[in-house]
Amino acid sequence: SSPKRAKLSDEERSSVLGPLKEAGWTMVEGRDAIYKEFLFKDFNQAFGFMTRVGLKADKMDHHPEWFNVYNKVQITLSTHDVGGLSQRDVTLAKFIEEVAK
Ligand code: HBI
Repeated sequence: SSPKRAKLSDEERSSVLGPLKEAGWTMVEGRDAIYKEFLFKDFNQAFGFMTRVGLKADKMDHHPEWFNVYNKVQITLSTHDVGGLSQRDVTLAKFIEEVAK
């Protein structure tokens, strides 16, 4: 598989993006990036989610592009270094799915 910081290859995409799409992630129009909107009970839950994801992102040195208003968190993942999706985005998306449960 391609190194952490390389763009996902076509065959990697067909295997790793499937499960994420099933979980509700979509490709971003005009960008090599994935997007998902999360809704929580209230701001407190949303912010707790963002705190856990934020700490993981900082530990990974791989940060989401995200927007929050009240109980809604919109997340876009892409790797600026390579100008598109890398394994790091997949790793972070999987972590986000676990935390959002
Ligand atoms: N986060 N999503 C994302 N993409 C990056 O390329 C990235 C990052 N966080 C930190 C980071 N790169 C730095 O390590 C580099 O800009 C040096």
